[in-house]
Amino acid sequence: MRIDVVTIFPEYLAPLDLSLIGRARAAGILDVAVHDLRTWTTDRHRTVDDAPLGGGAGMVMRPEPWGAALDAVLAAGRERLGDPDAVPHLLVPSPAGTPLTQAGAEALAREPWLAFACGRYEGIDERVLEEAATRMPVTPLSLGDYVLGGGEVAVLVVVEAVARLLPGVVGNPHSLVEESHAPASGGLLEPPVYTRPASWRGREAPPVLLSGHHARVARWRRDEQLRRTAARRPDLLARLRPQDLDAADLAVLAQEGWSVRDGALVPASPAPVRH
Ligand code: JCH
Repeated sequence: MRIDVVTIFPEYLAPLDLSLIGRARAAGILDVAVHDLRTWTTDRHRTVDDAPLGGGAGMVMRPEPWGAALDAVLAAGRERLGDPDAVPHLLVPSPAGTPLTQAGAEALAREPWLAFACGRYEGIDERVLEEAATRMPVTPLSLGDYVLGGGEVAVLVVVEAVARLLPGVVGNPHSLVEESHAPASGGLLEPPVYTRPASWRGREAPPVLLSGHHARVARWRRDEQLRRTAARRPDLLARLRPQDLDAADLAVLAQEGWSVRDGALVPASPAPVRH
């Protein structure tokens, strides 16, 4: 997979040299190019921002350097891939984007070429995205409902979520299979995990995990998943299909205040208040 990143802070992307992503690059699975947007400025001060039209707070990224940068990324990537018609999928981190999900990361992992446009200030002049969309798929992407200072950290998150799904990047494919049931894929939260020593600072690991009883371990983990999900992510529980739950599941969920009504899991109705 080819990845281009355009930013005014190329040093912010230094973590792409490390760990999982660094190894994928060294193995030739990932080809990452980080570009400094100021390369495509033409004034003495290498200006990338200007005041917002219509007034208001902050500054907006000017379209001219972005247009030239995306033209250059397109040409260099086509050269690199040896395909004069190839286009990247342009991803634009934005608090106003579509939220990234695990399913979204899986779809991106199937693409041969991603390009990221990192904004700063209040964002990039909208015409840059409009014009790019006449030449390539463009997706504004959010990490969640909080405001970052710019797109760089979002790129690190997206690239890590995608890179670990590429064939040959994560050593043990079993850990990826298990994830298809995991929270990020819309299932239950994972159970707590423990390792040796069995007793640490007066705290015992759950004895069932040392029992060697596979069925009891599986049941205990399932119960913990249900309890955790009820406590932390009730939105996920509400999306479970009751027909996928067994009697033991329903008993645990009842303890946590959930029951099946009209074929859906619902929080127990509060007791009526007497006046
Ligand atoms: C970004 C900003 C708009 C501040 C500039 C570029 C993504 N999930 C997520 N949160 N924040 C981002 C993000 C991505 C790119 C940029 N900013 C700062 C942008 C604002 O509107 C009020 C305010 C933030």
